[in-house]
Amino acid sequence: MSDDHAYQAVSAYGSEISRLAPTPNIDRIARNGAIFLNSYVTNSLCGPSRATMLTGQFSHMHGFTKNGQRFDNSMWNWPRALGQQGYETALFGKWHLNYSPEGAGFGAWKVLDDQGKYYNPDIITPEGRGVVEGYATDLVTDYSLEWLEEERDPDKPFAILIHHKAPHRNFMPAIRHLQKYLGTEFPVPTNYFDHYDGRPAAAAQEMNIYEDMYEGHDLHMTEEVGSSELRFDRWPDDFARMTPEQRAAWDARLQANNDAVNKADLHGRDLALWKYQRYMNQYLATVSAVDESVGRVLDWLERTGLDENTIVVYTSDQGFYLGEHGWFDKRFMYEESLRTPLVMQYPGHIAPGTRVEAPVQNVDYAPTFLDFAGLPIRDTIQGRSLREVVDDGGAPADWREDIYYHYYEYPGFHSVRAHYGVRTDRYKLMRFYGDINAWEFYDLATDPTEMHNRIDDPSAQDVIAELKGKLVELRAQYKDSDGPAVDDPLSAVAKGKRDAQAAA
Ligand code: SGN
Ligand code: CA
Repeated sequence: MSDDHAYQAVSAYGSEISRLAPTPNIDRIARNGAIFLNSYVTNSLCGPSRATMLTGQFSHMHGFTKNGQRFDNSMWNWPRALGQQGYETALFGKWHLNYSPEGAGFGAWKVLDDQGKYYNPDIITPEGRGVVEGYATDLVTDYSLEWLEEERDPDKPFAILIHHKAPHRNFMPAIRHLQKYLGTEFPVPTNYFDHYDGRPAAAAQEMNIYEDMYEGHDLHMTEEVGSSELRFDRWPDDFARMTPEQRAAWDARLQANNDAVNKADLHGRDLALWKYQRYMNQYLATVSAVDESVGRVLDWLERTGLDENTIVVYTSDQGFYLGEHGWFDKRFMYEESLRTPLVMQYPGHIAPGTRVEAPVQNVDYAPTFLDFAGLPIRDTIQGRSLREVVDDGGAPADWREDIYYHYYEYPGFHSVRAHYGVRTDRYKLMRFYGDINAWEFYDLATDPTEMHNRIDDPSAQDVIAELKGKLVELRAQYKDSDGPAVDDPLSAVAKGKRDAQAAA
């Protein structure tokens, strides 16, 4: 699993961007097995998503609704369940569910502290913590291969979670990839200069590439021609922890490109377009190291013959905006961050080249692993085994048709209002609540980039009423009573006032 890897940046999904920056090793998994064409998260944020992946539950059930909360490590999770059945289990890389995975049941673990740093990260192990020199993606891969090769008991089955920090903000590539895409012109999304008409929550966000990214920290821009001093960097530690040698190598590779943009002295639209290109060429270069990591692990499995009898899954904790609506980050239920890449191979069980159309969600991972391991699927799990949809390529008749989503973290970073919603194969209905109270409705067949909120369109009211009915059902099915009820016309603020009045 990686962090914030947009499906648009996985070439197996076929986007134009990914054709310019392919991911051959992740694609190998899709070729060997299945690609899930409609893979979604339940809450597009790191911590909640990871807790969902481990427990098979929606955020309101496992209780980890927002980043910064503490995951209860004693809670049931599928790696521990496998461990109790004789599997060796290990976790390397990003955890981000609280200080350490102590008590979560892993047989071995080495994790990045909190969000993790790209260069010379703090690593927490059962023995303590310390700074380790190296590039995070490579370190996590090295730890994983060391464990696979030397540390685990070769006579036992195993489950290993390899969780990269990349391509999460602040998008720092490995030195060897830093220049890889500097000369590539990536296609600019048609809605890069979105004005958010008719979408008050989208208008209120703070995740715009040309308005909210920090020029030093995120875009790695320098002060002036000839200088390697970074522009505004709200969190200087990411660069400060590089060794002088690493920093010199970094500067040597970006200096000419930075000097050129400083010399050009761009403004307005031109600068915004340049920033899109810089964001893309850095983000996609961090993906290169992730793809190499996947390749190293696949090579190892093939060399040892274990690929024959191992389920390999690649996914991300959520999707990400690559300039759509002018954005980076995630959180919204709009397509690019609602979706998350998902590919899975298991020779003999998943036919090569399987393309799964059925809608799947990250609540489905835990039951999938239990199912393939021949263990019962406990009834706290809210998802379903993906074995059912990869079998012979078709989904059973009673497979879900619609997916449910709920995002909570507001107030919070990037100012995305809390919202819940439903997505069918064609439509999307969302409700933003809290200090705003706004419904949005999209017909994805005619408006795939979600630019026209048709909530007030008279011709859409029948469909909207049907979708509200589905939302009521989904909230009941998944036992979610957080946020205002579907038929409650009041925003939470209005509700607060009403309750205060009633109390008075
Ligand atoms: C950090 C990022 C934010 C990001 C959150 C959550 N800033 O705070 O941009 O939205 O993480 O990301 S950073 O520059 O400090 O990285 S998540 O993947 O953990 O949910
Ligand atoms: Ca993330």
